Amino acid sequence: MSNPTSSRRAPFIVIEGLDRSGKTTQTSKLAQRLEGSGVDTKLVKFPDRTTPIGKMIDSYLRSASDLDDHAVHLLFSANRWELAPTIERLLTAGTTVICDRYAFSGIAFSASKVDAEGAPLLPFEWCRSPDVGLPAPDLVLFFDITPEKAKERGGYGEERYEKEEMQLRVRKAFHRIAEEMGEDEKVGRGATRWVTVDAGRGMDEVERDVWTLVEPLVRGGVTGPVAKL
Ligand code: T5A
Ligand code: NA
Repeated sequence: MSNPTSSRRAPFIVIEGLDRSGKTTQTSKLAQRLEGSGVDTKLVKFPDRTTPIGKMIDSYLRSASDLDDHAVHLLFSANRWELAPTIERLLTAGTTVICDRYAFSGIAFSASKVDAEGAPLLPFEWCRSPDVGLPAPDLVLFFDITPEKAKERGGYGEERYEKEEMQLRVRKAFHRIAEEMGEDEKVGRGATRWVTVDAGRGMDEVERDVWTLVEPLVRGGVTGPVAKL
């Protein structure tokens, strides 16, 4: 007889959002807190700038090199595919995976690029397609923040997409994705639960919300195989 608990696996949790919304701060805090409570945890981040593909992305983001918009979009996706088998293996083996940005950033940023006349350079559906089939997160926490609040955090940096008009378009694109995913419901695409978090508040408040959303999922585990985007 099969043991119903044997098919349980660890959850895949993604923190997504706008630049300066506090994703890296909160994914690190979360991973530390989980490990501190004895939960086997792996923290991953996209782009992973350490791989050969990641180095090309890094150079592009720092404007040290230029790439065709389609090409760099595919590199961002390839950078996730590089790690996909590892993520799946970890989840099945019972390690909770916490991820700083994922495919939703890929769509939101690339689909927000415009030409000199303000027309989109890459169609939304085209932007989605290279990530189809990647491991789907069980929970996405979308860190929403107004450009005004983001500016209070020292403003945007020097990297390619860190411009106010771009960030406004990215925010709209994320809101479109949120609508498709079905806010806080297990409807929409696949089995992913999408929750918007007001990331414009203090660090401790955000941390408390993140923990409240994540802790039960980690404690309970997830039934069934890893879903696909
Ligand atoms: N991209 C990414 C794509 O185009 N396609 C893709 O497929 C992917 C995956 C680099 C760029 O790549 C694009 C999106 C990006 O433009 P990145 O390396 O993740 O992506 O970007 P980073 O520059 O590392 O990170 P962000 O700018 O997005 O910042 P975070 O991680 O959201 O914010 P964080 O935690 O570093 O905090 C920023 C500052 O605010 C403070 C922190 O101390 C820090 O100084 N802070 C707060 N201050 C007040 N209140 C709070 N609650 C705060 N939380 C943090
Ligand atoms: Na970050």
